[in-house]
Formats: sequence, structure tokens, C-alpha cells
Amino acid sequence: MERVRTAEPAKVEPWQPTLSRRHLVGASVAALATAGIGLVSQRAESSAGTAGTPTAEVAAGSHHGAGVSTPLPNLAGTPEAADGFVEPPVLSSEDGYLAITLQAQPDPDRGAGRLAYEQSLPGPTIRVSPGDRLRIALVNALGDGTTNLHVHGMHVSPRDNGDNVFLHVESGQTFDYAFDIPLDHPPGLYWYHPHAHGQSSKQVSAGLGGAVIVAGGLDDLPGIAGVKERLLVLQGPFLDADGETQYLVNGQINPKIDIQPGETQRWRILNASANGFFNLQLARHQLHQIATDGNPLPEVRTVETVLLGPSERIEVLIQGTAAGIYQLRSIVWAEDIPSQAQPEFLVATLISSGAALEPMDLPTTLIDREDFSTSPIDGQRTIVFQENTTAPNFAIDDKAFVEDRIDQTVLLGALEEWVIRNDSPEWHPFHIHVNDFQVMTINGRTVPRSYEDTTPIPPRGEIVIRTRFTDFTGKFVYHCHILGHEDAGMMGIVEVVE
Ligand SMILES: [Cu+2]
Repeated sequence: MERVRTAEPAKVEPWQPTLSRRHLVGASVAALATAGIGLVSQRAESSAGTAGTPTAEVAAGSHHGAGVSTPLPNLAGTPEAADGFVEPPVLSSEDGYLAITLQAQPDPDRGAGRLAYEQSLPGPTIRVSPGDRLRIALVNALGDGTTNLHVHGMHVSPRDNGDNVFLHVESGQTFDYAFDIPLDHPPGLYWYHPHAHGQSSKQVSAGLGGAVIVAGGLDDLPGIAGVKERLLVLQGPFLDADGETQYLVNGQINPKIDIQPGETQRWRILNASANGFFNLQLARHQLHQIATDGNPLPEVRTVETVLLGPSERIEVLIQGTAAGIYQLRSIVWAEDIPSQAQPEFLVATLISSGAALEPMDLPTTLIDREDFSTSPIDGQRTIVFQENTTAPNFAIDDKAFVEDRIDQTVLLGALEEWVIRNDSPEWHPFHIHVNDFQVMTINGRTVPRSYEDTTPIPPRGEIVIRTRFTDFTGKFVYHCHILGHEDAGMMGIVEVVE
């Protein structure tokens, strides 16, 4: 059985935040030589035997043009939108390429123990297109412990310096990730966050995480194209200096969102919390859901409430009702489960004002894809999530996560059905890397067709999913996305082989 090699990041020079963009572009070859980042340089060293010499492999990393291969420092901060709603800064690809730096570091201005990428909470939004190459120099300036990077929901290689959560980027190190986004990658909302086993919950709940938007798809659909788009990155709970619980939208407490009566807006909503659920309801407004996680729905689904577990995303169309002030709230959730019960809390406030517009027709049919329920499956497995009073307290199939054990071996291209049971009295959001899945049933009931990468399993409940292990061999993980549970062992490894 072939194993994915896990690479140790090379020790590098400290990040130089004072260098100007022009300076860095001009110095790209020299910077690569001294920074010699990541696996690419390791390979270069082992093959050429000359540390830090730019090589063909390094050059191959910049196949979209010379002078753009060095990740650049980003603009920090969160500029206010014209209407006062704040969104994270956006870093967009150009000509099929984006190279950025994400420096993870303490963020004491926002509170003790808080962390941020690029001094931005949430981290900068990455905007790419199918077919792009995305390079991220991850700088561990946390001053304490290991970290790494996962591009949640994205269908990219789990190997080498791709979406490889077996990498460890130690304090003071920089690692150069490269993600080749397939041309047929589903457009939609994804996100990045740390995924170092044992550190994930601490780092994500301290603030580390940011959105990834893959452009296309619904963006061009009549009824959606051209409408005002907003990104809502939900984080929390945080404790403020007085010990009060805070929930944040794009780093803001209860931000105001403007809309005109009758106006249609598209909201992309990400739950970037480590452990918190958002049971969203917008007063006197329906949520016209158009996407789940990174995938369009086949047709619009209009609902009053949406439960968003940790790491889940939705996209909804909102049509402003009569002039007024409306609260976006997370309503009471899991009240009968003492360990998970959440009271109602305020998330944001929608202000409908100005000239009334004639509401445009909403789309009905969206974007379809292969319905796995009508396809023959190549195999079925049962996976059981467990909580135990003795170690391991959080387990899957009686085992806590171990980094060098393969728990499931799957053939490349296989369409499998996984029955995922929750033998515990708490909710556990099931997540698997690299390939998303079609949700077939929840507690035995067929659900409207949707393609997800994270689905909460009800207490003592069961979900059935179907997924095709396509395009990429290698090993990656499936786990509970309550990151405290994942860190405690509720994670397993799947290896896809030819
Ligand atoms: Cu869990």
C-alpha cells in the first residue's frame, strides 16, 4: 500500500513584512533563493544538492509567468464597504494565478489569546477560478506550537504541498502550499483554516480562518447574476474582556446590513466557528437557499430557518421586505442536550430603507449534477462516531485518530455509500476532505438532493451519503467538525489507491 510522504517544512528566514510589493517582485528569484520555501525547495536541495538554488521545479511553480512566483504581503485590515457593511479584504487571482502570504500570528488588539491571519479577522478572502493555481506561503508566527493549512471543501490533491493535513509547520517556519484547482471544480464558497491535530480547535476558535470563493456557476445564472453580493463569515463564541459571549460577522458585533424594500441580495454565509452552531432565522424574511457548502442546489429551496454547523456554508437570496429593522438571529438550538444547548443570540441587523423596488423574479432551476441515488455503488461501509466515558473519549469505530494508521482504503473512481452512525447523545458534523458527497438520508428519511462536505449527524442518529473518490489518490481524513472532538480523536484516515 502506497503511503503519502509527509514533508517536513524547511527552516526559512523570517518573513519580511516591511518589503514593498515592488521590492519583492523585483527580488523574486533572490527571495526564493533565501526563503527556499517548503517542499519545492526540499526537493530542489535533494535533487540538485545546492541549497536555495532556483530550479526547474521552482520555476514550474510559476508557470503562469515570471515575477509572480513569490508570495506577496497582503493588505491588512478590514475596509468598510460604501454602505458600512464590513467584509474582509479580497485577494483575487489574475491570469490563472494567485500567490499570497498568510501569516498566522497573535492578535492581542482583539483580546488575549486571539489569533489572526494577516492581522485580519477573519483572514483575507481568496477569490479564484476553476483552473487556477493558488500558492499560499503560510507563515507560523504564532510563537507557540505547530499549525498548517486546510482548504476546506476544495477538490484538490491531498498530496505533497497540496491539501495535506499531515504537514506540520512549526513555530518560526514558512511553508509554501500550492493548490491546482481543477477546471471542473464546483464554483462556490469554501474556506481555509488550520488543521494541525490537537491544535485545530484552539487556533480556529482564536480567530484563524478565512473564505475562499471559487468564481463561476451561479454567478452567471439569470436571477442571480448582477445582484448585490455579501459575504458573512460567522465566528464565535468569543469571550470579551468582561467575560461576555460575542458572536462576530466579519469581525464585527451585530453589523448593520442595508437593503432596499424589494431588492434582491445574495448572501454567502460561512460558519467559521470551531465548535458553534448557527440556527439562522431572519425576521420577516424568507431564506431562498441556492447552495449548500460549495455546491449549487438543483433548485431554489425556500426556508425560514437554516442550521449551520461548524464549517458549513450556505448561499441564500434575500428579498427586502417593507422598510424596517429586522434581526438576523441564531434561534435556540439543542435545548435538550445540556452539553450543546445554545440560547438565542443576535447575529446581525438588516435595515430595509429607501425607494421600494419591484422584486425581481427569483430563479427556480439552478445547476444540476450527477444524481448518485440512481447510480450503482461500488461498495458500502458503516462508520460509527462514539463518545466513551473511558479513553478514547472521542472515537470513530472504537479508535482514536492516529496519524500513521489507514482506516479505510478506497479504489480511485469508486462510488461508495457510507452509513455514518452517531452512537452518542451529542451532534457531530461529519466532514470528509477532497471529495464532497450527496446526502441520501438523515435518520432514514430521504432529504432534498444536496451535495455537501459537512453534514451534522443528529444524536443517536444516522446519515447515509454517497461519494465518488475521483481524480486524486493519496491519504486524507474524515472527522467530526466540532474541532474539540476532532482534536480529542474523532478522526480517521482514508487512502485512495489505484
Ligand atoms: Cu463531534
